[in-house]
Amino acid sequence: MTRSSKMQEIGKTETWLRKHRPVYNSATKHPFILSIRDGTVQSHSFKTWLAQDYLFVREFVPFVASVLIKACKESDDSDDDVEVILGGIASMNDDISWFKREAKKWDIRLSEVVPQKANKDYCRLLESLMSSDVEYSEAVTALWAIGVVYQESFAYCFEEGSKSPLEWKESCERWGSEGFGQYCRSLQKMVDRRLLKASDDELKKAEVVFLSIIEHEVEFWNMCVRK
Ligand code: HMH
Repeated sequence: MTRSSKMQEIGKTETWLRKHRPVYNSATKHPFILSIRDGTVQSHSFKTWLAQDYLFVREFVPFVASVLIKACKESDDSDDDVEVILGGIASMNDDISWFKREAKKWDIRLSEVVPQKANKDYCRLLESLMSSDVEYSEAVTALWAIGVVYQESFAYCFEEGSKSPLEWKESCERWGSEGFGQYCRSLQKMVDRRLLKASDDELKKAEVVFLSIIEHEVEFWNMCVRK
């Protein structure tokens, strides 16, 4: 008995992180992230990121709301899940205000920003995940993946010894913060709990969506580097 019960202690998410480490690191340690960390990042990259991420977050809100609805409909012990997701939605309100304030400082007119291809593709993925055909296990996996990639990327920029420029510090602090890290860990536990009772088909779909999110995050960073 001991062997299989021990193996249960490692959640699915941890298994994926180990199995797909190189792919995962290609997002969290992307050249764009490394350039923020060592202070060589170009200001046009910051502006592109700021403008495009504002659009992304606006599209992200209805997606997170759709995950909340799915959590509410889960019959068993999903009260905690609902609270965690609701907390996430509340903090996105601050994110949007922050983007607006920051855009003013940089003379970016957010109403005129046009989404670039990588952003559009990512938002299309979010939209497809909002469908009621998508099960909660898959949707909450996507929510966790979207958060944790950002959290780890920005936490890395901000680590001791980083030469991250001042204008980046604030954004690094937003997503690299201990609070956001805690939120991501709560999401991770929720995902692992769900996946314990998932069918093989659900597990497969969850792993596929995890990988797909990482690929879209890499493309998002690529977009920020390009002129
Ligand atoms: C592209 N991924 C992207 N933007 C974000 N703001 C997050 C994740 C985290 O909310």
